[in-house]
Amino acid sequence: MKRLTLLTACILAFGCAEADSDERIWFDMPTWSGAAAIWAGGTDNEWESKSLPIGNGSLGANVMGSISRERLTLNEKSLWTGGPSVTDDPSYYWDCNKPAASVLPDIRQAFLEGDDELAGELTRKNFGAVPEQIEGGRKIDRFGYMTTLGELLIDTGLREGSRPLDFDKAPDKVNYGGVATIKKEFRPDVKSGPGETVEAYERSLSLDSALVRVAFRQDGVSYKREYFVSYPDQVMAIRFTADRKKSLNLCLKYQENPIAAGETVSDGNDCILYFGSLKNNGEKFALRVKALPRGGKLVPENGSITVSGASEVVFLVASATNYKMNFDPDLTDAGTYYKGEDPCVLTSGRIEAASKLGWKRLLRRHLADYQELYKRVDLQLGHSAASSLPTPYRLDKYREGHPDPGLEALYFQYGRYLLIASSRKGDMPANLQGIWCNKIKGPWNTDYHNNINIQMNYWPANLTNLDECMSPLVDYIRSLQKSGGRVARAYYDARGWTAEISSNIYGFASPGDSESMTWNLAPANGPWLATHLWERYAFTRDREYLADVYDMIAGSADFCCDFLWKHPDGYYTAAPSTSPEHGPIDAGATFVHAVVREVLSEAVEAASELGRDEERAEQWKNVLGQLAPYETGRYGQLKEWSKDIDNPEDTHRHVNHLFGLHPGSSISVSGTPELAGASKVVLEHRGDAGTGWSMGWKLNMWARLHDGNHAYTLLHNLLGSGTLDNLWDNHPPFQIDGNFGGTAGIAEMLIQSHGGSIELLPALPDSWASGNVKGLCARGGFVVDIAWKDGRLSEVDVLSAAGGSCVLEYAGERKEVDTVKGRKYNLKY
Ligand code: FUC
Repeated sequence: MKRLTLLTACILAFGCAEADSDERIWFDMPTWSGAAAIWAGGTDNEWESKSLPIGNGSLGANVMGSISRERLTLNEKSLWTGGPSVTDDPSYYWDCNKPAASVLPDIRQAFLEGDDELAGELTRKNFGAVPEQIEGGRKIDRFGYMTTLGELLIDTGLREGSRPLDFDKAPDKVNYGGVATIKKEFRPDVKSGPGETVEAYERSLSLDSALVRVAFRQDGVSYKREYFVSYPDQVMAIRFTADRKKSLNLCLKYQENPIAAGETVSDGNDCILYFGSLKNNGEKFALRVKALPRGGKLVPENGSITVSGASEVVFLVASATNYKMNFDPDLTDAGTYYKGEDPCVLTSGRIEAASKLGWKRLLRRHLADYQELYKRVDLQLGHSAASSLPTPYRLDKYREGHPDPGLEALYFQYGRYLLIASSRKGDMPANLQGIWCNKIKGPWNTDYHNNINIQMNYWPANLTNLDECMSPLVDYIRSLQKSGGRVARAYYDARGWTAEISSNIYGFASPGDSESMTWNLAPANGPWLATHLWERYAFTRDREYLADVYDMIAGSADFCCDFLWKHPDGYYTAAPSTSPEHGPIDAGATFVHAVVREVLSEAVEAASELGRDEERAEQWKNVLGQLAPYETGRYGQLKEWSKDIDNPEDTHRHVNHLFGLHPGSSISVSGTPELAGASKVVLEHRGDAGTGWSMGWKLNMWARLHDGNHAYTLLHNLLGSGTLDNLWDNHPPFQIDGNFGGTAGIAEMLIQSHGGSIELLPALPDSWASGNVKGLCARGGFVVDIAWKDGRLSEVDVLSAAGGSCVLEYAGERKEVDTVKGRKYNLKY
């Protein structure tokens, strides 16, 4: 008892609930201090694979952990170019839809006459947006991109230390704590040892505590740095410590983003403030950094913070923009998205409040907030001998074929970590890179791609018990309603709303201005987004939430009804349509029908749950009943297009025509075995390689086919060839969707609930013979713990959050439990 009390006291005093488990990603070599932003004339080769990301949904940072100069790349998720204020006349931004609906009859007639070429030509000419405006010979980029917030550089006065040694100089074997011995072939570089200028270097990200730590010794002094970004207090906190008093001499500077106009000024000796605006659109933003040193002195210098002879230095960082989400933007007001609080005032308040709290309390509040989400799920897949290795070597061993279930569990949890760090209530959702971008303009604008990427980001949200992280996605969909309504009318003369290929934080829902229709003709993307609204309800059974989002689901169903063409053969058909980024302009792409099928049935269910819209739902049912059916082709494959033109050699990364298998639910092993078989043929043709996200998606699909070993092959490939040393997904380049697809896929191997029952261990691979998972969610409002041994289910605990019947299925056996809300049920197998 006494012991327990002591332990509790220790936790309260030192916040040591942060104690580490094996759930960490770590490196034993520092990155090079000489690296710098590409836009500042540097090379930044190590950022993508060696940096460690932290974030609170709006403020993100990557820690480089170099010795003589610490470098942190910074992001504020709402720092975007583009939007209605790119010119003085905001109508330029909103009036980019072409009045294409009037051309639809001609396109459809051309299809009927077999003139696909004409149908294609008319589509290309009419279904893009009007070209971007040229002003004074300069193209005005209305779409924009998320840009960097700049960088923090902290000179430490320490010697750089040795860079990775030459391979030839490396010892034959290095022993890690007696647990694993790494042979030379796995280690092109080695840990610095005694005699080197840097010893015992570690840079780690603890998933348990969302803390990055950098630790090393130099000249007999142990240095430690810790970093976290707090959601409750909206600041990043950094602490430098050393075990010899007065040995910290630090100089912090801010490296500005050159596409902004602004200035970094000192605010007293201990604080710097940057206040500026993006030159492109005038968006205002601020960054403040304050130093709280212990011992030593602050040396006044303009625009930087210098501390000398300190024993500990805490830096607090706050940033804000004047962007504010707007669900009903005024189309005549260029500043309609910039009604947020003054970023100078906001950051000042945050820094002041955080200074009062101090490091320990900030940390405690951060841990309480983060761990409440993260610790809901625990996954144990078995012990790995390699667990004590630095992550890159662990990955190497894995690639060589050494089993490492612990690495797979780590990868699973990393996806959850990344979602918590990049998607919190009150901000826009996780973008193509989550929140982390080291460039002025990142790949694909670091935007929101609606044709797989943003959807994949949210696959693990409800499934892995992170409902709170869904809130930004719902807000994003809401932000597309007004502009999406205009798109629906202009291109399809349809009610409701949709969104095309990609969107930004300014409600952009139109297509791009390209004639390349394979990617730019994407009206099913809005309905695809709408399926997430229903899914969240399916998991939570929160009726109040459903009532709140119902209009968006119903609007999407209306859009689907109007946008389809009643073909003379009697079927509702999507013409013209495409299979994402692949193939011809078609008279009925399977993918589009599959999405429509999903949205219409969800809308029917939503209306019935809420007792609303009986008549409207009749139309949805009617269209659903006459929707162009799935077809199989000459290879027994699920046809991708209306014609049987699939090529079995085609290994294209997109597999959207299997949407009904995953993430949809119209194809399943038990419900539609023939279509499941035809889907399997497609997956076999497409193969097991691909970009990061593509492997992530196929992993989910094989899991839905109940083929655990094949799903495992995809997981192995994703980790093997689609993953960087810091476990970020590699498209290439780094793109975060594959991380989330991977996490969801692992969960789908252990539990599925899309078919009206809870399937337990539906795709357990031989490699995970024994293990357990706690806290996964199933549709119907259930939280499920599963334990298995020697490849067989042994025990299940089901917590019922909403009451009602719960049907469990395992190996052909069905058990039904009539549950009471709030109660937990234990079943032995
Ligand atoms: C889609 C994909 C690409 C890439 C891009 C961001 O267009 O087809 O592979 O992921 O999004």
